[in-house]
Amino acid sequence: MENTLDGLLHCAEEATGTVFSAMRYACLGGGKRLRPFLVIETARLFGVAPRQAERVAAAVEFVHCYSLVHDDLPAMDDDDLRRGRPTAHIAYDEATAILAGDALLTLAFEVLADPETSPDPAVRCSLVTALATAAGASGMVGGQMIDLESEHKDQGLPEITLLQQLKTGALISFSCKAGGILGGANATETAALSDYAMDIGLAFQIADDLLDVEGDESTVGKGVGKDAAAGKATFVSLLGVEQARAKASALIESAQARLEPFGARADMLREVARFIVTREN
Ligand code: GRG
Repeated sequence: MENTLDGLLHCAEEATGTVFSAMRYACLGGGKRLRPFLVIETARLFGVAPRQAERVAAAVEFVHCYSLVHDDLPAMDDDDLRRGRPTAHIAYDEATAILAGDALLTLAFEVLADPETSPDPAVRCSLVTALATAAGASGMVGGQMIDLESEHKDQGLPEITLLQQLKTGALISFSCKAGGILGGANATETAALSDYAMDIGLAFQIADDLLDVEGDESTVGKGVGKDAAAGKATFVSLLGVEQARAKASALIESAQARLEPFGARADMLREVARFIVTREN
């Protein structure tokens, strides 16, 4: 995965070197690569060529990295630590970080639209549409907007669930469905992947909320305690630590059961579901 990301972030133009350097800084040498892993493992269920899966995996990681760069900006979360090192706007400057994020987002679609990703134009169109929907105003950007507007507002579980399904769940969902799009999944398989994604997406967010309360900055690799400081309702503030942990475990068991149509071939996806709630960063 690192080699694929590195190869696609190659700079041919001397004049635009700085923005490429900032894009490389934002993408390489850190991160769990959860979304790429999900693309590669779901594609494996359908015998998709690894090279094709890796390109789609890179595209979703580019969108994810752009979202982190923009989320860390002073106008949004105003963070100076990400993946254990200075955020992009600290390492470069704000304007360069904004441009690097913009360029990562557009590069993702350039990669998906290339025939190397799939020889079938209908598959490429489906991937582009699915990623655009997941990343845009009806997905991740919409979730971020609700999040920005939700500080110090009275929010219950339904509101928090919707916010998180959009903000973090949408890209995780795309990552799980992408393997099926590449591999021509049938309706049952598509539904199974979609349900699995919904469960792990919520579990991922609960685990993130728990890390924000219980983790320490050096292990988590980013600032902690930020939700409480900003007066944001989270799964943990609403349910308490114990109930939140129980809900995450129940979601993981449900996610694992969703993979029944794939039998033992999906064991790695069952493992990653468990990792999502036991991770330390
Ligand atoms: C700025 C359009 C825009 C959207 C931002 C995803 C997001 C929306 C903001 C990220 C802020 C955040 C910390 C959200 C909590 C969940 C999350 C996405 C954590 C980071 O993902 P990981 O843990 O990160 O997969 P790594 O570094 O491992 O890739």
